[in-house]
Amino acid sequence: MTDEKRATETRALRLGVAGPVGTGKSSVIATLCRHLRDEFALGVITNDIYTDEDARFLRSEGVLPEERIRAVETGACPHTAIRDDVTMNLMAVEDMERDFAPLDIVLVESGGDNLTATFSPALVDAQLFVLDVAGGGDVARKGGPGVGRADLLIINKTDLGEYVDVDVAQMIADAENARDGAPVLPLSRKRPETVGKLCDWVRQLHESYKSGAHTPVDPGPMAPHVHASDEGHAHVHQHGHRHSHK
Ligand SMILES: Nc1nc2c(ncn2[C@@H]2O[C@H](COP(=O)(O)OP(=O)(O)OP(=O)(O)O)[C@@H](O)[C@H]2O)c(=O)[nH]1
Ligand SMILES: [Mg+2]
Repeated sequence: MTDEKRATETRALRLGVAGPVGTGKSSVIATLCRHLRDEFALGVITNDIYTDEDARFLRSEGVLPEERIRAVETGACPHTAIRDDVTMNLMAVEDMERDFAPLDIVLVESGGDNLTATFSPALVDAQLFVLDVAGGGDVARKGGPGVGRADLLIINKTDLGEYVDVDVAQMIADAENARDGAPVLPLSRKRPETVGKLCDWVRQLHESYKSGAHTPVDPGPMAPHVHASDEGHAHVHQHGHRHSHK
């Protein structure tokens, strides 16, 4: 038996959920928990900046027993914790797996605030990237590592297209063009058939992971970005390279 095969027999599939603020990452996780919790033993890790709001939302929805939803409070740059220094998240995932062994799937939500945030393959085996129709039809066309190369791209809130003047079919076609044939899933919690497809995708991924057929893919590094630190200094992140204050 190969080491790879042995590893997948003993640990859960780790599935990252990334995407900009408010696109529906927590909602996707809630949906997956509700529909898959009778088939799979699940755990959830959330990444927030200073709060545990995502974890509290998921607990309040009652999608899993409270202790199976844990928050990693990442400090100023949540996407660093899913890409450059995955230690806090790895420890949270490993603790969760140990406490509730055997788990089948651990879902990890990124703290959303950056269109280009992607998970490191050192942390997750596969990742979803969530865009929403309300964020504008252009976002899918503009691309980026998550949009281009995540294992699955979700175009969420398709029910809102007519209210925000977005041509949903065009947005999906643009997303497909940006992905060289990798899957794109239109999703709305109001359209059960789309929720069914999301659940089927995760079932298939889990099967492929358990059989050793799944190969984790790195979508690529994030774009360098700038945001204010709590001391009021600009904090420049050249992900994969170095951090500097200026
Ligand atoms: N109309 C509609 N609204 C949705 C759908 N999915 C999620 N929402 C709403 O979108 C808003 C943001 O959803 P969240 O799941 O909190 O988004 P998020 O990406 O986790 O947000 P952050 O963690 O703050 O980045 C909430 O008000 C949800 O109710 C959907 O399919 N249709
Ligand atoms: Mg959230």
